[in-house]
Amino acid sequence: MRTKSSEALYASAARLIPGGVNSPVRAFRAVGGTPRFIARGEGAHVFDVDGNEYVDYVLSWGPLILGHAHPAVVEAIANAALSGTSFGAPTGAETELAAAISRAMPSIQMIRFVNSGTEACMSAIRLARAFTGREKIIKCAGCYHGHADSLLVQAGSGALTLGTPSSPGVTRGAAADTLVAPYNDAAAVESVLKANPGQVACVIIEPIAGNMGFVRPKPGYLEALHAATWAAGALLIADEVMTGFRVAYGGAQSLYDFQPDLTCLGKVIGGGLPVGAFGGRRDVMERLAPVGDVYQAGTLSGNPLAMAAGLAQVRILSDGDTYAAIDARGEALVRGLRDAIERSGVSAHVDRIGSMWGLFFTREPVVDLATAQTADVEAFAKFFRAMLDRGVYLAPSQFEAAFLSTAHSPADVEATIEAARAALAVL
Ligand code: KE4
Repeated sequence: MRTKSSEALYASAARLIPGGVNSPVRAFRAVGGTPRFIARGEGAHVFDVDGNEYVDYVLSWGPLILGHAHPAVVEAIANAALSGTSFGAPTGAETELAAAISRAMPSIQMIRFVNSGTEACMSAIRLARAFTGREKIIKCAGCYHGHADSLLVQAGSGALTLGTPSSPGVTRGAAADTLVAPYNDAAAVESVLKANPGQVACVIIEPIAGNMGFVRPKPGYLEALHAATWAAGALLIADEVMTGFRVAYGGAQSLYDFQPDLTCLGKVIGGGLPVGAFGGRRDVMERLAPVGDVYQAGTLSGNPLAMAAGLAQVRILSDGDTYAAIDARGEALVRGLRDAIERSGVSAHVDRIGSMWGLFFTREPVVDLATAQTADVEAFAKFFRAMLDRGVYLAPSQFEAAFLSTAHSPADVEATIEAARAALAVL
């Protein structure tokens, strides 16, 4: 596969941008080889600068549930841009998207838009601390809630991939109030809550984990977590930046019996443009300035282009058949991959909820960070490179989730399964 142009662009990028990338996991450090510089995307496919075509399962790390350059999304952005790109003043589109999100997730009675998932989670935690008057927070090992200092403690995603789950530069003071429990273990969270009576402001959780690889919640986990958090007088923050409008129109909270006090969103609600949001109980959200005294702000928050792109995407998703169609595609993909793995004799596990899925090179199914870290990352790297050479673009890390879009065709799925059969054979 030709990669000369990507190599040249990578070399020049690396002189000006650390690692040649604007987000570490893009650098292929965990899988080796040259990161592909992308020229364009179209539906379920991306094309790199050397003209290579790939079936894309990264989809910009989740936002592009309708695929690349969906006509309705592109038109919405173009039309909005013709009226201006930003005003630093309220626009009706922000209220429209807020209303659509609140209808989809009734726990979100009020919402504040920001510009990334990091900002959403960071702000939600500040709000929870102010509302409860408490300082400690609980997160789960391997979950990733963006790169705010207090959350880069045993974090997942790129921090885990690069072996810096608790990053240098995060001071002891910043991390001192962050307590960590294993994912999928409500009793562990209960113990931490009991060991810190009246001190924990919130528990923040990825209801379906996607940043240590794809890890589903055990039956009853989320319900038990909600009960323990509520009993301790803490707030439950559902970080649905990845799962919101992804695993279902109403997010993970519509699939499990738990009602978060606050929810963080991003990715899908921006249609590929920079966006984040946090929202939930009215009594909590009204502590936010300018109504309340908790400060949070942003120059481009509620940006008209991001609102237009998000509205276009969310409107199409509100057609119930959309999720059924992606679900069928996902079922075919997972069935085919499981069959290929079984025939190959390789120890690997594939799992999926809706259009979010993952593949681990482990002997046992993964339930938390400890079991995720038993993965054979070398095998994953070889598999990743073999799939890339065969025109399939997976996330360049064992500790990431994969996604599907409405644009993935049966032919894309079949080609992916064929590529997997060949890739598994060379491990
Ligand atoms: P951003 O600041 O990257 O928009 O969102 C942070 C975030 C928060 N919460 C969850 C559950 C997330 O998955 C993310 C970001 N996800 C990663 C992918 N694992 C972004 C990819 C990257 O960092 O380049």
